[in-house]
Amino acid sequence: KFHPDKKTTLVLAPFSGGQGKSGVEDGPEHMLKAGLQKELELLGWDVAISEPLKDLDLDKEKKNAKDVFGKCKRPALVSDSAQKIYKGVREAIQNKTLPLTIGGDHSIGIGTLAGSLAENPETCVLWIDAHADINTPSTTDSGNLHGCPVSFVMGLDRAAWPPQFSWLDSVTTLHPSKIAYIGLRDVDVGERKILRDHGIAAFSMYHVDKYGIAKVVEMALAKVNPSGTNPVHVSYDVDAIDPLYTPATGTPVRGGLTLREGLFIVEAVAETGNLSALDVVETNPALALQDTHALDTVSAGCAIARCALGETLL
Ligand code: 5AB
Ligand code: MN
Ligand code: MN
Ligand code: MN
Repeated sequence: KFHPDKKTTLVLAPFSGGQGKSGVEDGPEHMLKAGLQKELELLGWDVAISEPLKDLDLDKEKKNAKDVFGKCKRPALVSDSAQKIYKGVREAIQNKTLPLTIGGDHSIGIGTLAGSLAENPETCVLWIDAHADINTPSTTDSGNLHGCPVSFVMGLDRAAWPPQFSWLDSVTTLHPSKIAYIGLRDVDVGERKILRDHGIAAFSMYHVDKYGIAKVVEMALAKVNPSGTNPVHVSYDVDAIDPLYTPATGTPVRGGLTLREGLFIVEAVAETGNLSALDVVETNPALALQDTHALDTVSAGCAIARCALGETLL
């Protein structure tokens, strides 16, 4: 429905400043080397490539020890990168293409969601993750902004924001009724309170076991997109899937989705025709303990993209 002419823009986001481990910035390169572009072309998609971070000296910026605000680590760098990705995603949408952003750590979700919301305030979100990523500058323990993107896009705890994020004020905030989580199993105490206070739809692994993945996706979509007519942005952290299948990631948590459950989610969204944007994030090949770890994680990332773009709709 939203992309009948099958045009996508791969928005490359080789960013690691939202957390402390290096290697996650190599995610995009690995997914491209694995043949992602060709795979999507074989599915009939016209693929453009956009590199909004090309001019940033990320290495140099990441070492800037002065870039701290309260507990938040590297707010200037994260905000600057997110804003560049925001512009890249907007441009992809304005060009009538589906932005497929490849991370990089999940702090880039600030930019991708803001880009989707700026172009269409009706956008709703499925956040597929072991984590809720809804810490605020006040609740975060780690200070890592990849654990905070959802709170920024919702405009939560605005008074505590590092000043660099003020560009977000011009963008429609994400209403709590327009996001649903699937795959949660490692949610911080402060985050639990935020989810509860705002009545946010959160389907944990308990719900996946209880209802089955098909029912969970159906309930999640019914909650965020009751009319079934709004665009759906899927932000997919590969750590939602069990580390048996996606071991090369920064914050693995056991007891996750099987690879099939993980792919089913995006297949089901593809089937609705409402997919308007996709992020695939947190692939960190450097954390592989053996070659198969990196290969498995990268190929799961590529499979998420292919399934979201309709590979299994025969
Ligand atoms: B990810 C934690 N909640 O805030 C925090 O991988 C983990 O993008 C965040 O989901 C994990 O540091 C961020 C403990
Ligand atoms: Mn995660
Ligand atoms: Mn995440
Ligand atoms: Mn992670």
